[in-house]
Amino acid sequence: MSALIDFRKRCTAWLLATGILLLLGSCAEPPSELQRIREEGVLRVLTRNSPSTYFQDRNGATGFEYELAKRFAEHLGVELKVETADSLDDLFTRLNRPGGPHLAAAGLVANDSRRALVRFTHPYLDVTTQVIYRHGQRRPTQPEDLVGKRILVLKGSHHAEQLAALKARLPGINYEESDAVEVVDLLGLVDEGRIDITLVESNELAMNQVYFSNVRTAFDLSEANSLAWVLPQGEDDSLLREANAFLDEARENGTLQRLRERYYGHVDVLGYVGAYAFARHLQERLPRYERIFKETARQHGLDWRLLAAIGYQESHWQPEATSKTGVRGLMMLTLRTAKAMGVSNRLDPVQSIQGGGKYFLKVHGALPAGIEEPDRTWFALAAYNVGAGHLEDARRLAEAEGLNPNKWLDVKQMLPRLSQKQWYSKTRYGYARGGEPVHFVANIRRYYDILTWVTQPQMEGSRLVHSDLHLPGISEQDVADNLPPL
Ligand code: BLG
Repeated sequence: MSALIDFRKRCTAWLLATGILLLLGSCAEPPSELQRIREEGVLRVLTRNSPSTYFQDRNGATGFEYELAKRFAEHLGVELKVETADSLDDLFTRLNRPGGPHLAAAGLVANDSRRALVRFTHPYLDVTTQVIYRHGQRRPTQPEDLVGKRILVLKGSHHAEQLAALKARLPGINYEESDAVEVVDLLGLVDEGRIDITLVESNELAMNQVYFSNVRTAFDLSEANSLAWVLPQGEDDSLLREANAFLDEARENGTLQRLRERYYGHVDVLGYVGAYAFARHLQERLPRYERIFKETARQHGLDWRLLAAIGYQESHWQPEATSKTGVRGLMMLTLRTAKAMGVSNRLDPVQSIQGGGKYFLKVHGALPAGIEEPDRTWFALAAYNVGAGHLEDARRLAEAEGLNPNKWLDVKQMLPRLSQKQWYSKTRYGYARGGEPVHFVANIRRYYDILTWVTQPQMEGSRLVHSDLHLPGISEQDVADNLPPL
């Protein structure tokens, strides 16, 4: 009996001891950084204000880094809080400060010297360092050609390190670093001939090429570099592991690919010639029609830059444009649409823009209620180009495939089928050149992005913004007098 009691006592003591130990164990283990972020419900991300990272458009915050970070915050189920650094030095100082941001998502190259000071996630973008010079100057083709040039790069950048390494080999190379500029400013300085050379990453050039028609790539300075997010140094790797898992998944499920296309696709879609042409037309042609776009957009409650982007896609802002199919004018109205919109002269830019704006609004309003913005805008653009009937056919095809007929990403896959007999023979409206609206929408989105960037408030004063230019041959009063009431 007593042996049994003893045994019970021993068991109770053992159970108590283990329980206490377990309790002690859980008390001693402080929550990981990831747990703290989830508990606080906020992910604090540090970035830079630039077209390749983070900026404001009409819908608020946007940019490659912003979009990727936002998805990461959603993945964690927390709110994203963005802070911006004034310079790279500022960024690294703030990141390593106690209580600083959780990570920096700022288009940063993962290199060895930085690796000694911070931790990098898995890479999300492969880029190359490019040496940039001004068109019309002799093209440098190798590092030796940089001797004697006026070179400026961002202070604390990977590029400053690359130049320091070059200078060790070629002491004749002199360069300056500045923390008062961003990549756009560096490209602008080369474009205007105020410096000879700068160094940027290929993604930054792709994003900005279109704004600077004199900027050219001299040669690539590096093999592929990787961009990655940066975490301050520390023992706790819970956030790092989660970020890596998220980035790996984003690579696999196509998220990274989609973001790359959206933000860095300008040069791919426009081609270099197209990018130069757009930059030139932005300065030479847009000023003639800007006020008409603005006034028409104001009357319809639209964004003028969207109307201007449609106009560029349709005619490159040329009022006399005529398509192979006989569609005419700056906004390319068919005869039927022109009549319906009360346009008597399709070649009159004021009438064309007014008619185009009115038609866009009409098709936008007539779309089914289930299509929400921003997809609704992309659908309206497609209907503007291919007609609402054919678009409806593509939506039905999407539905039949188990895709979502209210999502542009799904319906755009179906549109090209409208030109294949096996598919169009079963649709209500029959054959259509279904590939055309897909390019049409993609191009307009690109032009719209560019126009949004060049016309945002912080670009004011830049020569790229035309609002205050006096337009030759067309005054504000002319435009106002010529705008018929809608
Ligand atoms: C559009 C009309 C739609 C019309 C479709 O054609 O024109 N849009 C305008 O006039 C603004 O109204 O839809 S429908 O009324 O429901 O039939 C379909 O007919 C114009 C398109 C045609 C296109 N551009 C605006 O995007 C064009 O000109 N394509 C030819 C290109 S090429 O020269 O052959 O390469």
